[in-house]
Amino acid sequence: MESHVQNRDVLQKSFEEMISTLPKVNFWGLPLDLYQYQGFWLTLPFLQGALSAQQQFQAQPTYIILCSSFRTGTAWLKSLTFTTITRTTYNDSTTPLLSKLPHDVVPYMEFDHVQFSTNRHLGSPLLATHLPYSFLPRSIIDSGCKLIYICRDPKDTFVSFYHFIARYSKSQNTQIIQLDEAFELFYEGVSMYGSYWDHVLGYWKASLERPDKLMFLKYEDLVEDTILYLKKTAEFMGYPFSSEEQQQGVPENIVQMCSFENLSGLEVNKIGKHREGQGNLEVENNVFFRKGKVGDWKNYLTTEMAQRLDQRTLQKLSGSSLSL
Ligand code: PAP
Repeated sequence: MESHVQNRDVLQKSFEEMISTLPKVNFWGLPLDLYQYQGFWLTLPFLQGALSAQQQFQAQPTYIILCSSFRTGTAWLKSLTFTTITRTTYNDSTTPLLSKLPHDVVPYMEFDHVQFSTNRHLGSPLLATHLPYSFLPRSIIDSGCKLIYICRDPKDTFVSFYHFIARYSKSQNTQIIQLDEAFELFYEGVSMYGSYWDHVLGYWKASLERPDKLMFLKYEDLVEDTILYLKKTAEFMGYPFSSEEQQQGVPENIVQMCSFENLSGLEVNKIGKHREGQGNLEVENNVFFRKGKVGDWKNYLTTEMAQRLDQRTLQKLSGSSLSL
């Protein structure tokens, strides 16, 4: 026991020494800093989670890992994939999604799985991560397990993220910087797991190299034709819908169950809390359901800001064959 404590102290000390060497900036006016580690900006709890995952996480070939940056549709993807995979175990009136936030049915590898062992699987092979592709634990690549990445138009991603941070800061009794200041930082890549474009590009390139192992999705495509992309995703995961299921309207049923309107109206998502009791990681479930629309940036960004961000996107993605 004593040597375990000593080991932990040694690890903590070397972690503290390492972070003291990293570039650091304040995070959008929050009482938190962002540290630049291997090209990406992240807060300490997330950095600690990333390093723990790299050291301890053992992927199994059967795992399916949902990957994303912030605010690109992860909760939606979690609910769609979870409902698809567990469709023979649960039905509309027994699914855990009726009483749990989508984030709580598919735990985060670098948080729930590695650091808080109480919140592990609910009998599904799904896990999630916000880690950039280059941060993934080696065992994920070596095991050959499948990954699904979801990205989103940077303008909507920024607006959604700004609102999330603004809501979070209120709960912490602080105030964040104005939207136009945050915009400049996001533009320069200074946001959680920024630069956003580098996060997307890491997974995009990997999806071109290993299309059988990494499926690349866009939030906008999912909005445009949810049933089509749900079917593709089910197929990719190895849980395709049979023709009988298709005739019975099972995919349509799942899409309806996981729709923004349905999930955001559930009691648990209106009043529940995520990471309850985990200090400043605790957030109200309803912050994960804001508008769920494509193009809401038009209500917050000027034409000039939108053009600048589009230019940035073109420049960052140039030569990649990806458009956002
Ligand atoms: P996270 O990084 O905080 O986990 P994430 O779930 O990736 O967030 O994305 C949140 C966005 O998905 C929000 O977008 P908005 O701010 O533009 O509204 C959220 O509203 C949206 N969203 C959540 N659930 C759904 C859903 N079922 N269908 C469509 N969009 C959804």
